[in-house]
Amino acid sequence: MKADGPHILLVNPWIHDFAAYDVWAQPLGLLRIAASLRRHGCRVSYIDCLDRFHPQAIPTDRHARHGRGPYTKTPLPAPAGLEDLPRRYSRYGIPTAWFHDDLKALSPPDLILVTSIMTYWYPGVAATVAAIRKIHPDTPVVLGGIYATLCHAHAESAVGADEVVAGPAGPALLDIVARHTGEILPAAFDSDDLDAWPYPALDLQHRIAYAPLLTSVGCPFRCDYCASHRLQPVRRRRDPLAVATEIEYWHRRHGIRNFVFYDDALLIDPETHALPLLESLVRRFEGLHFHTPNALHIRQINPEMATLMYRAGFETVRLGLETTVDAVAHRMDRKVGIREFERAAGHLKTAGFNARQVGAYLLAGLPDQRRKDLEKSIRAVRAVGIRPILAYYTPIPHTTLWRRAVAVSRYDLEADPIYCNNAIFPCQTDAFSWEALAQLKQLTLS
Ligand code: B12
Repeated sequence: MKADGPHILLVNPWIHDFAAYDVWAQPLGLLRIAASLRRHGCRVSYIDCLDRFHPQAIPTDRHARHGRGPYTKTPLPAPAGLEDLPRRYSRYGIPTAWFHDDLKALSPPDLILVTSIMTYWYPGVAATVAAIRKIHPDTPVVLGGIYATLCHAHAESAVGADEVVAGPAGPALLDIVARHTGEILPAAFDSDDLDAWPYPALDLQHRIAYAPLLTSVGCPFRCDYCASHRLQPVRRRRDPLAVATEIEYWHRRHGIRNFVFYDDALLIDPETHALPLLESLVRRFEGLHFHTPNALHIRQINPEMATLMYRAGFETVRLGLETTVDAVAHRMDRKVGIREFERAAGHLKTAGFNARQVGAYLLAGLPDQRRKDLEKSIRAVRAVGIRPILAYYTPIPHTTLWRRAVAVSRYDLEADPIYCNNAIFPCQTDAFSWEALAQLKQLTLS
């Protein structure tokens, strides 16, 4: 379609945090929105404040593997209330001057859309919006995404956007465009049908290091620490063969070899979803690498699944174990016991995976978590020959665990999402001192 519609700028904001690294973290929601706007005839511009391949950047990718790599960083003073932490706070992403130059180089946009991901990254979002205002003071700025959905009222008061929108950008997107530009664009496709969406606009990036894939949204489980049900209340799946065709497109057209699944529940309903997808990957491709940094459901890993994953080229496999302590596992709606974990690990090893490729996430820093339980889980995972990976707990509003997290935290979590940063262990107690955590981390490695 000819782009004679409004000019819309999409911005992936800076991250302000104690640590950040591109572990296959792309703003997939924003890039899907960009593709949808193009399909609707809009002129789309894109600035990625986290751009590792910015034309002015010095390549920092010498140690990068499978497309991952470090961001440029600029030290910042620690936020109020967190000054005493033994960690350095930084802005991750391109320097302000480059961002200003990129904003100035654009013809004035009619509308600016900004995304948001982790709740506790909001200071980076606010700084991004402030920088935008300096250069384009009269253009409306609309914020959406995960933080905007989970902390809507906070985002309205903290970020300085003209509008904050919660939830997935389906039909709402065209309403936003109409509200702020006056252009009424008729819907070009059914946004409830994931296969009707154009492919995400990865081509707007300076370099495509890897392709994020979304084969489904939503999750049938309701783990008490997770907000998936709030973010994507309806589970929807794509046609597995259409996913394989998308992979073929990125590979043939852009030479992409690394693909990263962003699904909450990739392996659920295996007969009609993951298995046909994997069969098609085995049949159609060679030499591609697939990664699942988002945990997979252990119970779905049987010999057939493991073999197909291995043959398809799965390279980074992460299992969502969370704990091996039965009572806690039950509370988390996972109900995966150590026996099932051992079985799944056995199937993966028999299929050909080595210990470097497979890791099991264990949650660390949960409210009321006992040190000895985590220690036990780490040892149990190691005994199976799988790498335990500590996933530091971040309290998330609208989850079952939120109330308890608020009650036990040494910070006022409700007052400011900055205190939900997993790097500061908001629910840490005496059982999890900084030394204890360092020892536990060591236990995962030694
Ligand atoms: C994929 C994923 C990852 C990826 C990368 C994500 C990234 N880009 O950084 C990986 C695996 C690396 C990852 C890691 C982590 N993740 Co994660 N992840 C997800 C997951 C499953 C999907 C996110 C996604 O891309 N969805 C697909 C896209 C299409 O959706 P979207 O971005 O939401 O966009 C839609 C809407 O939000 C909206 N929208 C987006 N932008 C805009 C803008 C405008 C203007 C508008 C109108 C609308 C709009 O429209 C889009 C299309 O419908 C979510 C759970 C979930 N279901 O959302 C957790 C989630 C975001 N992760 C979470 C966590 C905790 C983590 C980790 C900290 C885990 C850990 N403890 O170690 C790490 C840290 C990551 C980091 N970057 O440092 C939490 C967030 C918690 C918080 N406090 O904010 C979530 C919510 C899961 C949970 N536990 O509930 N994650």
